[in-house]
Amino acid sequence: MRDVRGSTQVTLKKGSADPALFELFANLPRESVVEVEGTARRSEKSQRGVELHPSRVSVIARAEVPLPLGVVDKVGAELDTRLNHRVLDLRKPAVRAVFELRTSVLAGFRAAFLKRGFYEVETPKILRQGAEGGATLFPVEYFESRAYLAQSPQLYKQMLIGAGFERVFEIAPAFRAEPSDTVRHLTEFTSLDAEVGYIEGAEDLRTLVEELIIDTLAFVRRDLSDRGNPLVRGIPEPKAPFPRIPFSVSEEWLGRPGAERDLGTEDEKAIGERAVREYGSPFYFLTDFPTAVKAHTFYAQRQDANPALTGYFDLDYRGLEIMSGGPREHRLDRLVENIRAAGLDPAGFTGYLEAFRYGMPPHGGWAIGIDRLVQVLAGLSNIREARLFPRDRYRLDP
Ligand code: AMO
Repeated sequence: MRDVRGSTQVTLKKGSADPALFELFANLPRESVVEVEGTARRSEKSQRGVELHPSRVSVIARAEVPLPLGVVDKVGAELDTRLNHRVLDLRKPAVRAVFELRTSVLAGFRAAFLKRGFYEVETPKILRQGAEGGATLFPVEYFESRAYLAQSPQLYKQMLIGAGFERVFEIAPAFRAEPSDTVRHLTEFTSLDAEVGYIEGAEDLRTLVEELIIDTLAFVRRDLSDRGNPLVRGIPEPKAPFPRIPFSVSEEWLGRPGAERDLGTEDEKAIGERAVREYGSPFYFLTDFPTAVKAHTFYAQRQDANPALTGYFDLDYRGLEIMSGGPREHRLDRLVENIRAAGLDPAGFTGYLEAFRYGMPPHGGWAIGIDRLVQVLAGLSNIREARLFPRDRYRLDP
């Protein structure tokens, strides 16, 4: 018999047990919901040291036979089969442990942000325009007009800095019409966004990211250890400062110095191997992304001293990008120029741009992909396993 806290053996012996009760158990389909009353007895053989000898049993909900997915089977099923029957899959203690970890990660971040005076905010998910490039927008029929699902809260978190909030964070779904079928992309993911006013530069942001991650992982380690969750063993204990690797150096490592090309999955993996080998830290920043690579990221500030570079940076974990962010362009004229340079019409961004017209302090921020972080912390080979009911190009059910 299993519940959310674990399982207990229920023992009936043929001959000595009530024949009706024995019959009921013998014909009870696996995974049915039952209530059992009886006497707990010490038992060396049972996993928990006790077993239950039943005196009364009621079947609350009988499970259909056969099960489309075994819950206690030793042999693992294909991920697709597991996701098709996700409710049964989630009954497996090892699968549920991932979501206990996820709960803990979110609670840890929330506590770390609140401790530092951040407001928790919720911004619209139905938008008139995107912020992260047109290719991954999901259109929505919105009465007489067309709207899009939010790819990120980017424009709104910046507007809240214009509203004087100074420090905001949001944990919310983000939607991307991501056509590629990979183990690191979803079409719906949870983005942990933050925005901070009055920064002096990218380093202020990196220091905060480090502190928040270190605090959160310490929280997760304590919490999972208290809950007896075996995934605690995989939670790293990183030390600040995380290595900072300029983008230009990573391109030298890749054997294409000065190429200024965006990083693909294989590039990220190769950089990860080298970074972990050289610095011994699973987390590392890739810094100073070239403007050419961030051309569509119109809100990313170009460095005044060298406009060919932005202050943008990624945080990677062993070859997987976990986070992206940097200082924003807060000067209206340059922001409008960047929007035009990205091939967009500033007229589509009136509400956003208004926030820059009446006093916008220097600011910056970042977004952490929660599903990717849970994926690496739980040691999952596919990001889909880090979400309860994942969405990808081919999956809208269940
Ligand atoms: P970016 O587009 O890099 O930045 O996204 C931030 C982080 O979100 C995660 N992520 C994804 N996770 C799963 N599936 C996807 N399709 C997916 N796309 C992104 C990654 C990534 O590092 N507005 C900026 C952030 C900012 O500058 O504040 C942004 O959205 O972990």
